[in-house]
Amino acid sequence: MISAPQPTFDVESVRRDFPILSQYLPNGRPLVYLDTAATSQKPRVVIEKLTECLEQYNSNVHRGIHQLGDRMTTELENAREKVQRFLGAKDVNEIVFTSGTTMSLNLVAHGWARKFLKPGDEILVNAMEHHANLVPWQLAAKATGAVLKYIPLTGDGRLDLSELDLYLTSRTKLVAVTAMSNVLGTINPIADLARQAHAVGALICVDAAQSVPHSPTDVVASNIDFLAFSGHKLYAPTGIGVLYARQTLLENMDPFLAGGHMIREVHEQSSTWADPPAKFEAGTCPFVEAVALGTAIDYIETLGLNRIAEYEHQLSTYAHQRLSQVPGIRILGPDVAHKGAILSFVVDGVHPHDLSDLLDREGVAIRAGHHCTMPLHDLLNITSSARASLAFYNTTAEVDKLVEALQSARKVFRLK
Ligand code: 7TS
Repeated sequence: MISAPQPTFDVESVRRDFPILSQYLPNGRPLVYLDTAATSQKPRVVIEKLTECLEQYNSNVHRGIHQLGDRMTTELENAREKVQRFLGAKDVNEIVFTSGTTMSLNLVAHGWARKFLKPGDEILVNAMEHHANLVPWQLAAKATGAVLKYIPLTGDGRLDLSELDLYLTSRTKLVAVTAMSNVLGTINPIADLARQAHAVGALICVDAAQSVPHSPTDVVASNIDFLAFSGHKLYAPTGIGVLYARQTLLENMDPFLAGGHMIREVHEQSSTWADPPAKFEAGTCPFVEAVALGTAIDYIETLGLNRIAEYEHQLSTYAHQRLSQVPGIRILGPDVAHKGAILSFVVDGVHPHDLSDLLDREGVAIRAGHHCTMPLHDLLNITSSARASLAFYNTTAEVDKLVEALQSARKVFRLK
């Protein structure tokens, strides 16, 4: 029997908070947005906050000795405090604003890995990582003589931790791992991995791009050393992201980008650095977007991340049950109990790009391709997959629409 979700909040009223969700597409179809893993839609309060900043007190931060500059700086630092509370970080200075997850991970690969790794050291990764949590480590390994080791995956797309001590050894200096796979949806046991990494003297760097918008995060309780995420997946604008790192790590790391704001003193031949987080925020930071990130956090905290997670899980369970009725479909990744609300799939006899094109004609927006996870697709022996990703603003009716559109696509391809 297919279980219909029982949301503990009014989904229709939440949908009205997101102006784009009531739009009709140029072909006249209502939008069914199932691509939140690529980027989330924005609630009106976030859009209005951007306008408020730009209309009322736009001014560069940490510079102006005038009222506008003071206001903007206060708003920016309030947003940093909201991020600190949201992640459960001890100190507000552990929150570095970046342009996104990719930039945050590159910051660690440059500022920490290139400084501290030595030939023969190991970085432990795995094949489900997004390229953003893989390629920076490949480059850092090349620069330092360190090597990448891979935790194997189980047949159903989870980390195979049964022989972890073969991979996680005293040579391991960093475990780089996603909290939630952007393709398989797999949720990884971050607190356990952190404990085991620390037991051999390694640090853990968590790619939380997909997990932060969908379940509560606590960097202290999980003992996380580095954590990266993007604002645009958290109902905030593009151009803003966060790196959390423990204070002592930030103090000992080298800066990544150099220029204004990140210095203490500049002389003709050398410079000294400002304290973190300024040390890692060279130039004009995306302050308007950072303030809007704070508003996005307020918005989802009002709804409650636990309630969001609960509803998304129910909706994902419903979607898995409905989708698995489509003949010839193979849903990638583990059982719904071990994953977030992401459904990647392949349909026998149809290329994912053709599928997404046909779905798009029905107004259903999904993603197709390798989703920046080529090693994972190699491992699965496929070149691409289709992906529907859900958020708390999606409904069972939209999942039904996806299934209908898939059935119609199969007819177009004359599949039996
Ligand atoms: N890590 C994960 C797990 C991701 O899903 C993404 C983006 C990134 C890192 C990079 O984030 P960015 O904001 O720096 O680009 N993932 C996707 C996706 O799955 N489809 O489009 C972007």
